[in-house]
Amino acid sequence: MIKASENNEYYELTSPTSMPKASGFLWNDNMMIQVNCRGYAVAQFMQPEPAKYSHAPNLEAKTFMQPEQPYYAHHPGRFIYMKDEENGEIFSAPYEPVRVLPEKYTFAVGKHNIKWYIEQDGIQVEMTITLPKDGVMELWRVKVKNISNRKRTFSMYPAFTVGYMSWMNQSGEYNEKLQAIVCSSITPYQKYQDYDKIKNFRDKTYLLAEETPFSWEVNQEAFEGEGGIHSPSALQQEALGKGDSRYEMPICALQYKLDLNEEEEKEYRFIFGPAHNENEIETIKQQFFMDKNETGFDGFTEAEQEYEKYVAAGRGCLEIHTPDAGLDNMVNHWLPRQMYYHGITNRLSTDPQTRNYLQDNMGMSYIKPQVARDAFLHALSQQKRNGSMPDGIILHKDAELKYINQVPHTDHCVWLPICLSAYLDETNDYSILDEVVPFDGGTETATVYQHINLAMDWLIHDRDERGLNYINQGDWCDPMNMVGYKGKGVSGWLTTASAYAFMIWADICEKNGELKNSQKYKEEADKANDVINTYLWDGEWYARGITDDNVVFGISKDKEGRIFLNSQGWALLSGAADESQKAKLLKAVEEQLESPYGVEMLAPAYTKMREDVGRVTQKHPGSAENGAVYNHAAVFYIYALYTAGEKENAYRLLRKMIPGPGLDDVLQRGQLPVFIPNYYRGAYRQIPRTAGRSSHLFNTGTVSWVYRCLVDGLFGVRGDKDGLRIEPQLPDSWNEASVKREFRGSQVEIELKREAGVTETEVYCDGVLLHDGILRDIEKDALYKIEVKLPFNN
Ligand code: CEZ
Repeated sequence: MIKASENNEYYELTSPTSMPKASGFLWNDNMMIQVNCRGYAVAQFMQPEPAKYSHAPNLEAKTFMQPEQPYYAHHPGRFIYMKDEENGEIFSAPYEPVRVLPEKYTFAVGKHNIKWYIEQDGIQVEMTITLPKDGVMELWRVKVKNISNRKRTFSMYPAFTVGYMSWMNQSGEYNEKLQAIVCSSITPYQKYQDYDKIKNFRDKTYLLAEETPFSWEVNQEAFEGEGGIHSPSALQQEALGKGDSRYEMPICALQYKLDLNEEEEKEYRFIFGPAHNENEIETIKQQFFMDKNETGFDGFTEAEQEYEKYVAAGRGCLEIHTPDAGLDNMVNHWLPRQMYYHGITNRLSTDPQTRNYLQDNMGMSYIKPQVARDAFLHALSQQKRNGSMPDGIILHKDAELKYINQVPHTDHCVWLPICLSAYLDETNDYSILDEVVPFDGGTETATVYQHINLAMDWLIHDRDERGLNYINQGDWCDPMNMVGYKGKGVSGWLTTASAYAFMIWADICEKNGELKNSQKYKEEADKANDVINTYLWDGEWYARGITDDNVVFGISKDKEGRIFLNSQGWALLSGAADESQKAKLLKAVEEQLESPYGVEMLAPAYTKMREDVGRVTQKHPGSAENGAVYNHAAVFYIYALYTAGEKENAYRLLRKMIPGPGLDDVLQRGQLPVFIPNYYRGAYRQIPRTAGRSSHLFNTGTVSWVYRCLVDGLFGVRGDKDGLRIEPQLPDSWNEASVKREFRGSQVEIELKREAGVTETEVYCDGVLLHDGILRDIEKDALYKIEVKLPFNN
């Protein structure tokens, strides 16, 4: 039912009903679209804030992408209705809205396009969507083939939904000259000051056809008639009614008549998207369709090819072959793609949360380090003079801090050294520390080195008398908003994370020859670790924090929210936990938080509001931060396990981030292994029925950390000041693996094998033993062949 295509270019699903929310996504510099197996779609473009051109049928409030997005009959979608002109029978591709289960069905999610193949009643329909690399539009091919053994006559109706565009003004009509349906609207607004903004919006939605249609319908109500979207009345007529919409909800429905002989096929191409005006659509038509026959230049195909290259540029620095084909496919194909999407689009936000911006760019260190470098400098240019970092990073001159970025969080500084360290490992570009960058406001400047010292000092000072870091209205956990809003509550996690950040920064300073400063932050890390052990060790694990009213939470006597994952993993990272604490907390996590779908963020999930913790306790138990397998938190823990040499635990949990390998697991998650979602439902011990379900959200800080786990942990191919440090941590069940690692312009090919008689990992380069496992003097464009001999049961 699900499988990777032969060359791993696609992931295929052969049923539209077994995982109805299974989806894929495409993006470019200016837009993204998530389409599901049944034909529903969510698309957004930037102008500069995210906007829609295919709307819901009701007025939508602006919000971030929703987890477990419910789809409904009138959900925005891209459909092809097919009518047999001999008997009037109707089906629709890919599946919605008619819901005739086709005889054959394949949903194939690719990296640069997404396809559906449908066979029903002797007719084959193939739909393909791709994007251009920067334009805001969907490029569609629809191929229809007669696979029955007689001549057939059909009507084919592409029906692309436009939905409720605006309560102020919406309409639509067929434009004969353009050969397009053009729908118009005015984005609703009320303040006259906003007029200047909205007047330049792309408020039109068009469906441009390469072939002249036989007929069309632009009025959604007329199209549906009494039959409804599942069986539109308009399809019962010989020709669509050529209607328009005048302050009525539009639809882009076209009709083509096809007479196909046996084995004959015909292809149609369409472009769907937003535009400012008809001239723009005319230009698009010229560029993509018109020149084709006159000059042989096919803009549409060219755009498809360009897009393929655009996506391919997001290659990671690892290519692996292991005994686990599912892991190989994710790591070699889908994971770097998802990471690249984050790095390029910043989640289609003009003010990404600071921690997201930094972590997403940490991932770019493995793909396009220059982008990461620029982003770190850009973030620092918005640092306050007192060392604090803002809640969001402004990326566009007209952008402002919105939504969650108006809620004060106290963790943003910790991500600076942590994310920078991945960049430095990868590139060895310590010159970034000498870059001179302004502070917010632009008048004063300092070097990156000084900026980060200030950020660390801000963390040292934003603490209570015990030395615990204030949480204010949130730390990494956004909805933990009421622990410290009165100004007293503290975050145990943030204190630990600060200790880890100090350690990392001390290490960077040392490598850069700043020994005194390095010593200072080592001492600060030790101090913070002591504080954590004094106030937050609960006997078997670490508490999560202390509220405004001085109540310690995340401890054994709590009925709900008894144990939090982040407090445990980061205590391994920071070095707070000694050997005995480590053993205890590992056990507690395994017993209380591990589920078949990964490790949960907290347990038991809260079932009622806890007013001294906040909004997180109001989320549905097992969803998102309230006890889901929240993959971002899970991957911190996994990274900590690798750092602590806990390779079996680490791999077991890492593998659970990817749907599969068993079919039951994939079905329960309801998602194809083409991205890692921000969560799988948790609360496994409370609500096992729903545990494992994917949120289907592909925006997540998880992916850059998964990559880091592979580089620093599992395959142990981390960069170092001296070169490439090779210290793999393969799970015991693997006897061999191979890794191709692109590193600082060179190619390193590593063969790993367990061998009898080997007692400690041995690393050879061209047959010569590297005593400390470090490959030095790496030259650009060189190829290194490395052999790693591993003991059995290490
Ligand atoms: O957003 C993420 C944030 O982007 O939640 C993480 C946080 O570290 C990331 O920076 C943990 O809280 O406001 C909410 O309640 C939402 O739950 C967001 O916090 C959350 C959503 O997953 C975004 O899709």
